[in-house]
Amino acid sequence: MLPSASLIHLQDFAKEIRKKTLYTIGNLGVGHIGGALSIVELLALLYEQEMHVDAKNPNWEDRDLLVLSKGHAGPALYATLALKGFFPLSELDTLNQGGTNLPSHCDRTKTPGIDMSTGSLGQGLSSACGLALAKRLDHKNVYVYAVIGDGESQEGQNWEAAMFASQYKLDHLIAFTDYNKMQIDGNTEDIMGLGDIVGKWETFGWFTQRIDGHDLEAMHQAVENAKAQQGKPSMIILDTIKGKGAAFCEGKVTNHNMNFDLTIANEAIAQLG
Ligand SMILES: Cc1ncc(C[n+]2csc(CCOP(=O)(O)OP(=O)(O)O)c2C)c(N)n1
Repeated sequence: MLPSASLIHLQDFAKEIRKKTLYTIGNLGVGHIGGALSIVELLALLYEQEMHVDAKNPNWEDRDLLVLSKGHAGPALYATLALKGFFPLSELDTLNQGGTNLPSHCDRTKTPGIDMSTGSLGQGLSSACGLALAKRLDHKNVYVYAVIGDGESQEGQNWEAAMFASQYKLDHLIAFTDYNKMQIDGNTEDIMGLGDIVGKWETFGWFTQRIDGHDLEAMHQAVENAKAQQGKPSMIILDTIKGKGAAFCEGKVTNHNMNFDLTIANEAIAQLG
């Protein structure tokens, strides 16, 4: 269990990530706010509790790695990295503008702390498999984390990666599905439902858990359970809410890529307290 002081600290950190994400997209005027806000608690847990990273040495060879396969949620990761000191918070003002280091989708050649370029959905889990295998071959005892979307799970390449990770017993690969039940054009269930998503990953040979993706304690425990597994990759299905924490967009199917300005962002930030 997390000590209560750590839990409170993580909750505060998540709130800061949420605020900075709202600010960053509101300042630009448009962006993927829904799928960014649904992974805020996960990013808080990974970067403040689980991952070994060094903001002063982003390319440190022994760091843990994250592949944010749903790369359109980049602004939430940029907010996290800026708060961790990978680059100045002021850079958040440049999101997706000419010459920026923070394009709307993640680019490892531009942004300190981004471990893999993503945005073309379906590819990130394969990249994460390659990284996990390479690190094992290099005798590096590091973890590779990956985040895929529920809509993204409809891409067939995920299931090739699922077979690969299982075949090669990639037990230092810990993946998450952000199961926010929505995708770009509606409810996932109406478009191509995931069915028995836990059963699917289990059948592919993964150690699979399903938990509340806004519950930091539950996620911490799930990561601990995943690390205790030997010879199997892990999938943690996160039940989340798209747009979580901002009344103007929470749970709305229109929140995928929304226009909103700083007035609306600041109202949502103020409501967070
Ligand atoms: C290969 C590919 N096809 C289409 C898109 C356009 N696109 C961006 S986000 C998105 C929906 C993704 O849904 P989901 O994975 O559920 O993400 P979330 O709802 O969490 O934002 C689509 C189709 C893309 N980025 N890549």
